Amino acid sequence: MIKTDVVEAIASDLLNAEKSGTATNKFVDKYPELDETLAYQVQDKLVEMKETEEKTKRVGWKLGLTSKAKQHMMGVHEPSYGVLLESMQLNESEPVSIAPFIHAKAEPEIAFVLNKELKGPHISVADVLHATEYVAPAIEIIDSRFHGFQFTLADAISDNSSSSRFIIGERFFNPKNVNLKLMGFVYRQNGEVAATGAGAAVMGHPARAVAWLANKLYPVNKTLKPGEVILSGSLSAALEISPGDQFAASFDGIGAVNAIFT
Ligand code: OOG
Repeated sequence: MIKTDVVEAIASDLLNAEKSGTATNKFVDKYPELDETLAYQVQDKLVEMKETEEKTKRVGWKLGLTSKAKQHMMGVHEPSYGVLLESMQLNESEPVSIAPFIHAKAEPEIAFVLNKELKGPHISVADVLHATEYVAPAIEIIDSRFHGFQFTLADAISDNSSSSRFIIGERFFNPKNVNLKLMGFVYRQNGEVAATGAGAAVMGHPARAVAWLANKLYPVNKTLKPGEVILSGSLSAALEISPGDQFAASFDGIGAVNAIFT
């Protein structure tokens, strides 16, 4: 099969898996040529298909596998990125039905909203902070389209890095007024503490994940744009969601964000 056909075939299978709510098999076995570069082309195609199908548009990016906890959980050693669409954004106050998901999980994250363009290849943590309009607590709902969340890095990248939905807290903070590296967080499921830690769990500093993304996009001629939202990656292991679950991610100095599921 020629490359464009492989890209098209994988992207359609992933879109169908999402639409029908049924998991699919990993693609690396069927298409051994699926490496990281090809996987980002699949992701691009998939996002394009979703933009048309859902009449939506790109609003930002998500980082995946930026913490040791997540890399360990998934057996990979480097981060990945995915695209956020407007149709994925949910309101904090509205309960979320898990009916459309395959096997969704919830992750505590710090969201960045930019006010300047960030163009690699040499973006630093300081550059990111300088280009950030505000940060806010966030919960990302991930949902792998693969059976049992079993995948290689290339599979996960093709699957838009397991992105599904996201909720951003309603209070915004200037990143210069908070210490994102030392910022403590408590992640609760139904009132019970499930994880605790500090911002440094994401690549030593959540802004480093954003810098990594800007630099990673450079060779493919993409930049981070003013107004875009960037989810900097889960600070802890992802937690499985059941109907009736409530998740709360509270951060020192920037408040909390909640997600309620039915
Ligand atoms: C890949 C995406 C993980 C994160 O923040 O680490 C992710 C996965 O584990 O399914 O979104």
